[in-house]
Amino acid sequence: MQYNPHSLEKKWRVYWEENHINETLSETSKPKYYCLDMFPYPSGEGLHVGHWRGYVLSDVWSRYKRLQGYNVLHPMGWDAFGLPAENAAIKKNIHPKINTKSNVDNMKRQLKEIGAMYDWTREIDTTDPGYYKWTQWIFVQMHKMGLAYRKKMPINWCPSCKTGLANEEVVDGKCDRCSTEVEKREMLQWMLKITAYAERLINDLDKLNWPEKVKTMQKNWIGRSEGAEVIFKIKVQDGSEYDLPVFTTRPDTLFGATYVVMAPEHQLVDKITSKECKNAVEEYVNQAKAMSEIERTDVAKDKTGAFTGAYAVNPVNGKEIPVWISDYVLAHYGSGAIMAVPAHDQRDFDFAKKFGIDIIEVIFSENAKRDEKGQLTEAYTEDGTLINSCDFINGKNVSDAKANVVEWLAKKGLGKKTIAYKLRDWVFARQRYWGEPIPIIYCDKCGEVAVDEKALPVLLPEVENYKPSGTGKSPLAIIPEFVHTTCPKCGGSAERETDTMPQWAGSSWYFLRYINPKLNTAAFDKKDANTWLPVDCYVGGIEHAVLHLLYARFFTKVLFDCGCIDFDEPFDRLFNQGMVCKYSEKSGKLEKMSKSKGNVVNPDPLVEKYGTDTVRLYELFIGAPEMDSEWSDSGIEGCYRFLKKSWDWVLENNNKYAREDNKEVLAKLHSLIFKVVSRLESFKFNTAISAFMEFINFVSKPEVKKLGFTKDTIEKYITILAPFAPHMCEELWQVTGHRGTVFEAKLPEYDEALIDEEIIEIAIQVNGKLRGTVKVEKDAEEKKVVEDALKEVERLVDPDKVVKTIYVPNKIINFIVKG
Ligand code: ANZ
Ligand code: ZN
Repeated sequence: MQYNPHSLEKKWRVYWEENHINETLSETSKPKYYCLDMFPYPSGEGLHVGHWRGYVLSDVWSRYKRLQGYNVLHPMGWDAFGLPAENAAIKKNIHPKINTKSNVDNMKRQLKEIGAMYDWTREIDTTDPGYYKWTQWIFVQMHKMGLAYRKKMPINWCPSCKTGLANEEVVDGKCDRCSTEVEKREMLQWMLKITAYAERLINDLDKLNWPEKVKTMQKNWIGRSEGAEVIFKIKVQDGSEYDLPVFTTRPDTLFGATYVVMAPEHQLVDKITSKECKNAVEEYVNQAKAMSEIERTDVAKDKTGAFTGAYAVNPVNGKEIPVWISDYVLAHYGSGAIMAVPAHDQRDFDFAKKFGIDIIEVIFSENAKRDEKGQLTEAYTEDGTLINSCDFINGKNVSDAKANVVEWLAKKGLGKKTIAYKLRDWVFARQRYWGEPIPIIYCDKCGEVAVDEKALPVLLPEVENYKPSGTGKSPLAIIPEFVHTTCPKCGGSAERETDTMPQWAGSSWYFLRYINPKLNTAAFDKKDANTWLPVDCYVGGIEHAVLHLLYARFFTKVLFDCGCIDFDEPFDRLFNQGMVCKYSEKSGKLEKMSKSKGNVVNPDPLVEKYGTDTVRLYELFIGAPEMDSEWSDSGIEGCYRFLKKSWDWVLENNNKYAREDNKEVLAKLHSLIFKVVSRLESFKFNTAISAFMEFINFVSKPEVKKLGFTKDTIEKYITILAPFAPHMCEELWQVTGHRGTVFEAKLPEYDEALIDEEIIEIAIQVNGKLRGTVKVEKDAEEKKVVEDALKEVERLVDPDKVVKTIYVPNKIINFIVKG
């Protein structure tokens, strides 16, 4: 019998479907395992080999978990609302609903070709009213909890997409979707109070088995700064006084404050500005409005500002210092005002030099840069000895002085310890058609009222014109039948909110919907959700490190707080697969595969030529899964030959089994099982495949063939290869006399005593402290040991922060980590 992937692959896919092989069991004593892919948005471009890679990886892992005896949930669905889908539809001039449907059909066909064990009975689509009903329901809960609110504020506006954007969607001042320069627009906006969760979103990262890199990105995005709030009294020309709190991370430098700066948007600016300064201040405020935040916070930017004519009293020494406004102070960070210490902050130094303001040194160090007269030539920002301050801190170091000053301020009621976050509330409204309508009604009498839960979903109306209007309102605003409604409270006539939710809404909770995808009395069943979640393994690209992953964590915490679930983190383990790249002659670099670069490789013809199992194998074989790797078609033949060799080996020996295995064969088999299991456990799919290749080369040698093989050996080989090449292994399972699916079999175990290569345990230290152990083959390459060990301590160590690695072969490995 020849290896003929095409007919057998088709046959097995039909078998799986007809016999419900891939469906998650509802009644079982098996432990659960939830393996989830980040669901795709249905794009017309379909899947390229880069997308395949992530899906194959999670599928091999799911099938492996199934062989280990788990009841595996491995679902798939569509993140189909939002800008990308809508922009694509507009470009093609096809209604987003129709375009989305045809994209889903095509992508589903492609996903099926992967042969993944998705439980399609649980398929979800975020644009399905039965789904978004519950997205709206969650919004209503947030509204009840005071977490969804409306506020007039300057938001990021993309003039090309004609909609507001969240901060997370603005990259280097440009729209994340279309790269157009983002503008500021003052608009009344729906917001979600994600800042109320800032502390928990940072602290709970410690619980998660996520790559350190992603945790760091989230931490930086949330941007926690410990410091103090200090109250300065402002004296105004007309004799009135105001309290102005400033946020500082350096209370120790309070005696060096020589002026105060407020953001141009600060609400006190009008009140404190003197008559003489009014014109200049107004002009400056208008000029600052036109600038992007990126420009404003650029340290290299020439400093500008205007004097308000008012003075502030330094609470520690009663000194009166001038109050300025400048665009380098942001309105929405800290308190929107600062005490400026030019000697120890470079921005303040540049500003003071330009406007001739005093520079008072309060931290002395030999290392400060000075000119020949002994004057500072730049701000000194490191540690040193306190000078020019008062008795209780002079002579101390920065950290002691900080503590003393905060204590003193608190006692006098002039300040307190506080924490500032960079994170802002989430702008949750879009002025676009293709999204979930925000379920709010405005009534003249009752004000802003949430739609009654029983009246959900608020259906997205079918319209002719779905293009953005650019008026600041969504296209829904011109549909009278949609807008006019009655108030849920008083029954009087009222109007609906016409903004829709951002594309991230549906994906912020979809992992919960897979549990009970068809339930229409609730978003999910609480008991079932508590059983199945958190997700055990979540697989997807690093590009979602802050957006989707932060939002999903936020939603989960809100649902926890309102008592809907008993866990407060959605994803236990996260794996980011690397990108598949193509080498570009033009740039001389590896480039990410994308339609716009024209370097996309379509998997369909490869599947046609070699079969799915070969393409699956090759996707994983091209490189370490967490790394970016280069695609070239040339290696794929090797994977095909390997599968054919495996096929031939089983068929040649079928029904001619040896009674006993030769010792060397047995040793090779057990070391194969050991290697595959240990490499899979550390997500080294590529080297797991090499182990199979080595084994098959060994057993195909004429002198080894002569020895013969037992049925047990061959069955074990088929079983452990099955997660990688499921179709072929199903067929071979039949060939060796079995009925039913190979995925009902048990994962073979290795016997350490039988392995000829010695397995040793290596101690892993981080900065000299024992943090774990890793089993490797004796005399394994250092590179492999380092990789495995890093994987083992992934939760503690960011590989980018390892400054030195010391490896004592076969004994101990020590990572020196900075920071
Ligand atoms: C006095 C001072 C002295 C400061 C010194 C620094 C060094 P991070 O670490 O980013 O939190 N700041 C406070 N609010 C600001 C705002 N709304 N816009 C711009 N800058 C603001 O930075 C905190 C520091 O940034 C604060 O500490 C404040 O300047 C400034 F030697 O206060 B500092
Ligand atoms: Zn009313």
